[in-house]
Amino acid sequence: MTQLSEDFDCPAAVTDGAYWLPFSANRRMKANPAPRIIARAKGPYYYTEAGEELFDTLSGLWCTPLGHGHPRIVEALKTQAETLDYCTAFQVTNPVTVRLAGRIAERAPQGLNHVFFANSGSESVDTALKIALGYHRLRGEGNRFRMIGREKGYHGVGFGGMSVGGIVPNRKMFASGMIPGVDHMRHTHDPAQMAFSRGQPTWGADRADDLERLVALHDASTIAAVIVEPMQGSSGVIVPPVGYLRRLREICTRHGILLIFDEVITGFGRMGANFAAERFGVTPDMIVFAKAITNGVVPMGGVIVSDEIYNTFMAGPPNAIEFCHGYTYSGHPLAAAVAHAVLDVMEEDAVLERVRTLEPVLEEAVHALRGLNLVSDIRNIGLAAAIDVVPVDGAPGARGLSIFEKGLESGLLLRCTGDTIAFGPPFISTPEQIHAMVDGVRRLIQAAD
Ligand code: PXG
Ligand code: PLP
Repeated sequence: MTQLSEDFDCPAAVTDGAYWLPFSANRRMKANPAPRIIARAKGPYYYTEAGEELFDTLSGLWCTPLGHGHPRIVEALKTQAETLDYCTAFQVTNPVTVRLAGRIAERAPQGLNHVFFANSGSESVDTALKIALGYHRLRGEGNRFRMIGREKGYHGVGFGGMSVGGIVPNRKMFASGMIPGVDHMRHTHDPAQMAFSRGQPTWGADRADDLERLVALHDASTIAAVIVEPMQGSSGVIVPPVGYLRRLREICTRHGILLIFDEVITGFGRMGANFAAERFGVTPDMIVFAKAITNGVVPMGGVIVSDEIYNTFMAGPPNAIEFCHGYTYSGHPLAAAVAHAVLDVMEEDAVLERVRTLEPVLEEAVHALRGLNLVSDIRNIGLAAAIDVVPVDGAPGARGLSIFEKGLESGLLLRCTGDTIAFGPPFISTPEQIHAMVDGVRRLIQAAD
């Protein structure tokens, strides 16, 4: 039953280097792999090969909010594997996937009723950008080719997503591969104005006027779409200022520009609503989702599009393929079956209500760290929060890395990006577990050198 022989020495194999880890300090890990090798997981905890229990402070990479090994999900996966393990994705389909599209559309904001499936956030972002180009071309506005992203934005690692993204290390090595015509708005994080805000900052709505300036510079007739994360997750939980997203929506509408919300992190519950669009009361033209839709168990992502966009594509010769795009694994039945189980659990266990109940618990817990010597900002919204730690002079990221490594020794799998500690605990966490997580981080920051 196992692919591993009894005497497989995983730490030694990591050090050997056949496996090249994604987005990781490979050589650092090779020096001491053992504490970082996860053998199994249950609920909100991982267990290392060495037997240590680690609290999953970011729900995987924001993708496992219902915890690990959920029996309903395991059962759905097994049953689907026995019934229909794969189904050709082009020109045929299957009931599980078709029904899932309907269930997702039912949860999406009004007017967003059509779902195109992919297998990751990155693929879904690139799909959305291509839909934007196709939509304008079909309407005779093929000169709209520009995409507007935002500083500090993360939209995955495909060529499109990297180009509209705004995280410098993810861009600079690949600068020659940027898609043409992309520009960026400023981000909305200004600690001088909003440090230690609880929930949405009241300062910063006028940062949306950057979009007007880019429209003035490039002319609206050249701009296809604006893509933003309603809450910027990867760069450290940057919460949209009150009124900011609404203003972006107004400017896009005024100039015929499509607004894309990248809800790969915020979709399916993290904001205490099905989508951030609902929480913030702003409806985009497309929503990109991934991660939580399958609780991370089988990869899946997708794009929910408006009736207007879908209907624009459904024109032309009746036998033609309307959108020459798709993946071998688009709408994979195993992923779809798991997604149904996720939606069932979310409904039956009133998970959104639970997130809304936990939001103030997390808010109180993290903001209690204000006043610690090294803490320069704390932010939160929904079941997401971040703490900025003052960097070591001349060595940005060193303190974050050290806190991450010490976390492994004290029962916490932390997500430190640079010197920011991000929290996205599982929705199934108890208030006690959230307090224990933040208390653990308090001790790590107090002990940080
Ligand atoms: N868009 C957004 C908003 C994301 O957060 C992607 C696209 C790309 O998804 P894939 O599935 O291709 O990775 C993401 C992914 C972190 C972290 O620590 C965040 C992501 C991935 C890994 C780590 O915040 N977000
Ligand atoms: N590369 C080759 C040679 C292929 O044949 C395919 C799919 O048929 C792909 C890449 C794309 O793979 P996917 O559809 O899994 O994204």
